Amino acid sequence: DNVFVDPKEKFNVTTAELKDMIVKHLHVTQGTDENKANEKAWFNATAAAINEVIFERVTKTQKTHFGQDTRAVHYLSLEFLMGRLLKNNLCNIGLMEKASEALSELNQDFNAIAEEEPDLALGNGGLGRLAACFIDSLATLQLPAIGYGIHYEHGLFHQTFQNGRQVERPDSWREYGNPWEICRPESVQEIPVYGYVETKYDDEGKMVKEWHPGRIIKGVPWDVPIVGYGANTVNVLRLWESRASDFFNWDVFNAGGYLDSQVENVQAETISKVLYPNDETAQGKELRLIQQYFFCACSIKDIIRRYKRAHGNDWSKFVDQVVVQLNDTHPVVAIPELMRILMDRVGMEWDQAWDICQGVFAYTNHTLLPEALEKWSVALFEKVLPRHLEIIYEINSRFLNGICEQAFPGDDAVKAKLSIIEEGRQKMVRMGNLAVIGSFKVNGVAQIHSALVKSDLFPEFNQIWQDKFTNVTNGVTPRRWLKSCNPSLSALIDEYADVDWPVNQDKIRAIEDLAEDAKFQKRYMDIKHQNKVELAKVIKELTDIDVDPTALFDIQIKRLHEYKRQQLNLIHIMALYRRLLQNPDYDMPKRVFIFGAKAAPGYYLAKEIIYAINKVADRVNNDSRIKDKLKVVFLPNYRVSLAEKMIPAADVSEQISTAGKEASGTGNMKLALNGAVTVGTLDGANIEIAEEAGEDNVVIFGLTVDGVKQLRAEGYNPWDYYYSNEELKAVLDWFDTDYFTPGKPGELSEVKRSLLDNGDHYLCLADFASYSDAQKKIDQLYKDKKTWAKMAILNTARMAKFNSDRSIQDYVDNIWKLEPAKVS
Ligand code: 26W
Repeated sequence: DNVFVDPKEKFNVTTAELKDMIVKHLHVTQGTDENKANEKAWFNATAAAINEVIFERVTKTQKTHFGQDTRAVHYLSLEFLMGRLLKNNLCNIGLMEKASEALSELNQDFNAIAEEEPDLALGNGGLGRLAACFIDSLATLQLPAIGYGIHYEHGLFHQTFQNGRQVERPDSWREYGNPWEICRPESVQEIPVYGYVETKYDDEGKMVKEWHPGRIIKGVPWDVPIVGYGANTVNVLRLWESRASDFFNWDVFNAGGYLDSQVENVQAETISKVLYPNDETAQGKELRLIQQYFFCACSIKDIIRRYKRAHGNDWSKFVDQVVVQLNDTHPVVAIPELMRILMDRVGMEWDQAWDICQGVFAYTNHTLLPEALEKWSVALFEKVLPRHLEIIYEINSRFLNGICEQAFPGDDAVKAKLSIIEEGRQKMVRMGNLAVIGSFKVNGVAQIHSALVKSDLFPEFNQIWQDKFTNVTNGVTPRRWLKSCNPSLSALIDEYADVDWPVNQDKIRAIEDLAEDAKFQKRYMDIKHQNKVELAKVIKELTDIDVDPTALFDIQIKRLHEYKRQQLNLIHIMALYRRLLQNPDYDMPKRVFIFGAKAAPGYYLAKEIIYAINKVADRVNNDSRIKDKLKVVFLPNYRVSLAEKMIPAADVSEQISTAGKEASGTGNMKLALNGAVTVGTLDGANIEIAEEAGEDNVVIFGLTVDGVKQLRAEGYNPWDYYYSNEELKAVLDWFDTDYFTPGKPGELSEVKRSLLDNGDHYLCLADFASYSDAQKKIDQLYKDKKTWAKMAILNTARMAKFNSDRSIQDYVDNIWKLEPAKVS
């Protein structure tokens, strides 16, 4: 039963049959033919053909789970950053080669067709992509699981640069339909919002609450099949779309308010219209709260509907069958929602309902940044969700007067800190506190982050509930992030590791022994070179910049944020440029610095940093004095599908956040897996990556978490570093000149100001010298081709810990307590 079957061996579909299927769908689903069809039609026909295999297995999987009445995990996330699905699905059902052959026999270019697919960009960054890797692993491990999310009409905005400045355009990923999703009208939900609560007494004199909602919104589910590797299990990602409820609008319509009813429609449909593009800043907007609630209420109703299908009104098994993982605090309103349903709808008493809630919910924290911790004003809560606010007050007072009073008798300061309600001019609901109080487990996403969640973020909660807090280090799926995005390296690994390495990643350790083998090194580095040639083409296409594939490719890809310190990378680039101008023979290998990053549209300084990088790039790339020794490229519209082209081509991975700020990072794992050497701080998962790769195979620099705390305690003054480091001073002063913005001095001054007058919150200047030394070390290592190859190979060989299958297994063992269900 445990014998691994290569997906390639599993489906006895021949290339010829696949060809026929594609052509058939060109005719019957696309309404065209081989002569007329454009690439979009070929893409849709190919997707439809492989859906014949996939959809059948969705049904089979669901039947099996229902038949065995399995316990299941429900992964609630406002974000799923799926990227493209064609290659991933083909990879997981083992039909990649055959599909490619079939299309080429039909005179089509498989890669060009795959490029037609828009990314499913239903997320911002790390948190959304993690959710996507997790549902891949859940299906691969054959676990009964469902992902719940929102069917945004517009995913993360499309980014372009105009004169170096970020300009946002809407993303319309499904304007012309999406072949991977199925609408499920039979599972529509109706969701109340607004209105008021009436207190009544029933026949026995018991107080009951009735919520009279002001509006009803319809939730329509769209299912996207999630194909596990080998496709034994095909789970679903269920995405909710909001619509105006027919029943509600009918009254308005009858009253002669046709146009009014259309306005109501527009408002209802706004709820799932757009993904909020903020990463790490909570804004407190009404529509966002409604979005979160709409999503949670649909999902909880769906969970209950499924449970009832198997167990009717017997609630005694609910906690045995259901576990709900909350991806950050964004879906935490699911907790009071389940309380409301159990009490007001089912008629349970408080204690029984609360026991069920506490048995069901677990919460993952993804950030310690204070501005990212969600708070909603009590006034807004009362307006949108009046009944939920009452329930939250009740949860809070029971907690404060019960457990909290026992643990900290009479300590009002601690109570004020742990209260779900923050007192002040504007009373606020703290979603993090609600999440901790309402969940049976709380986890951070890397060892150091989980330690900081306990020691700095929730120390008193940790004192109360020692066993509640735990760690699950993040991971990434090796199917997408090695096998499918780096086929040449995968083919090389296939020669030395057992074929099941995409599920048992430890098997890649087989290449450790070859790390110093000259022949293997050459093959490995030739593949890296070829990937760089491919990326150079993409760079040329997107930016018209020529880069030399023999240069060192240094890559920083992640959202733009001050704590991630793209500005530190920039000032180091400027320092290199200055060294080259002062000494054209300055000893360094040719380097190309490549960035990919979107800034939240309202994040002023982040956009200034993008502008500064683009302006420095213009100047450096066109300065013949430095003879192409330095190039700077900012690729527009960074997203999953672009990451898949950049990561296989990276020599150096920039992971340079201020220690204590990056919860984990996951790009760091993908880059190391593809043989990039990390230049990084001791932050997030970098620490564990260094442990696994070996200290000699990463370059660590900068203050540690304790060093940061100490420096801050002593009173950090960036000016000290400015005055004591001549090079740093010169570079920072450069921002005030018009050297990079001819005729417009001061255009880049905001970046300098943030690093000096505004206090350099993220300690860039404190870490600059150490960062510069780390980069010199990289230069030296890169010159020694053998050492470099060895480092790269060992990084690929030793990343098994960061397989998201391992993360999921940790969740299963320590939190979810799930069993796999074999689908025959
Ligand atoms: C409400 C505004 C908002 C939106 C998104 C606040 C916070 C977020 C996310 C938590 C941001 C995020 O993506 N965090 C990242 O999560 C990854 C997966 O665990 C980690 O690897 C990253 O370190 C963390 O920044």
